[in-house]
Amino acid sequence: MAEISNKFISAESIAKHSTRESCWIIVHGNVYDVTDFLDDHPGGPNIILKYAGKDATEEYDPIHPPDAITTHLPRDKHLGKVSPGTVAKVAKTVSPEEAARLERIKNKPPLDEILNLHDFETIAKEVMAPKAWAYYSSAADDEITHRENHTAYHRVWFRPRVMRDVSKVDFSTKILGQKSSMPLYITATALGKLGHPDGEVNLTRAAGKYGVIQMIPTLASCSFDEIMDAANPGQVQFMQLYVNNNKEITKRIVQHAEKRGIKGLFITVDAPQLGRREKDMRMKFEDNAQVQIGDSNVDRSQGAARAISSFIDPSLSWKDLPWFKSITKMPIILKGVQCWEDALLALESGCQGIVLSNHGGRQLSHSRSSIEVLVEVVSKFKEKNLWPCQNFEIYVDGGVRRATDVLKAIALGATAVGVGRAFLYAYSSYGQEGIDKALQILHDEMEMNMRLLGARTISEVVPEMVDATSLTSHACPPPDQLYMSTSDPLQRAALKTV
Ligand code: 173
Repeated sequence: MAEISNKFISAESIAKHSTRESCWIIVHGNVYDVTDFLDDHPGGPNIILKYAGKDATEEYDPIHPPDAITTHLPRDKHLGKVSPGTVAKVAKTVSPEEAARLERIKNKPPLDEILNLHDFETIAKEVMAPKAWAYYSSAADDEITHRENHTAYHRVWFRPRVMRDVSKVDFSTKILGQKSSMPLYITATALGKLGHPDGEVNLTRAAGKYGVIQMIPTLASCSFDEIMDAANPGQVQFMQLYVNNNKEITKRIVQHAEKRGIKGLFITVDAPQLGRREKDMRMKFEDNAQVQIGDSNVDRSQGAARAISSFIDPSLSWKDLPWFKSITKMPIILKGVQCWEDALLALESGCQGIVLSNHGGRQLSHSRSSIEVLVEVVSKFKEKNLWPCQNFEIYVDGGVRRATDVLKAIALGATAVGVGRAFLYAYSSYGQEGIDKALQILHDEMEMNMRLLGARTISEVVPEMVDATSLTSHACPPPDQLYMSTSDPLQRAALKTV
């Protein structure tokens, strides 16, 4: 009904529909009647009601791909366009906290002064909007696994070789048969526009420039096609998949991805339910306090991630793998494997690989670091004469901040490592240039550390170059002062101030 949606509606009339009984909102200049949708909104009705009769674009953008509203709302609820010039510019009141943050943004150090990936995290914490920081940095329960992901690397030590003519080093490699300038990829992370208005395409552009592979998330803020379109011709992309309760939707997503040239399907298997990320949840408590809907018993104050995760199918099982293989020819990799038994099942089920991952410490608290699981998997596979594997690659993610971390994982048998948060922090504080710089830092660190390790190519980074004997001991290593000073202490519950 195109003639209806082209109708112009004044902001004054829209403002009259500001209640639960009649709720209109503006998104990107279009007017939608969302009254009947309120209770179906995965994030709950309160957040929409906060914008009832108003422009919701700013809140909508980071959480939803641009086409979410047009896909989910029946056509007759697309009421028209807001008459230009009728929307009064709301004079935004800037809170003292926000004013202080804007001041901190002005005082960011220039990129030249950023020396390592921890630096990005330090700056991001200062300059990001509190909600965005809470969502990206949060991890499960007491954040023990999140910290372990990084500190586990401290229990692996090098046994470098010397006198090997390392004037030239080449650390390019292949991941699933695809060229990569380094043995690392940009892993999938949701809600990219929380950190920067360009969201995930920042990553796409930097990945293209530096010859690394980006894994596109199911829950990107940009649409899948926007991200694909931002890539250079021939640029390799992978895709992460949350399996939808509705198989038809999953099939459509997978087949569309394949058609657009995605080279690997990474199915997330560690999130049948989202973990408790209390930093993220606390933010939502504050937000919800502004709108009280008396009769709503549903607990919606679960943070950004939980609010939009209800579509994920918790019944996913090994029995579903043949179905995936029947709908796509893309290599299938299971992301979120955490023990050798499941690694073996993945191999036996005909998957092309696994990502040993605990979801950046955001899912099961006290799950082990992926580097520790890597050692377990490789030694079991060796015991069973399955190592080295043909057509089956192992990746790890979580806690990687230095090229030395990358090299430890490669030495212990990983084909590549995934880096997530570090790149988010880089672009949240400096836009795409931040990711360029992060990749340049990793590149420089790789070159130097390959030389210092005595390895000229990735195939020369071998298990004998590391001592991982204390990896499983979980003893306390020397504190990593730089990392720990960045790590955000958990807040205690606070009394209400009246
Ligand atoms: O870790 C996450 O936050 C995540 O993967 C996710 C899952 C579902 C909805 C939003 C985010």
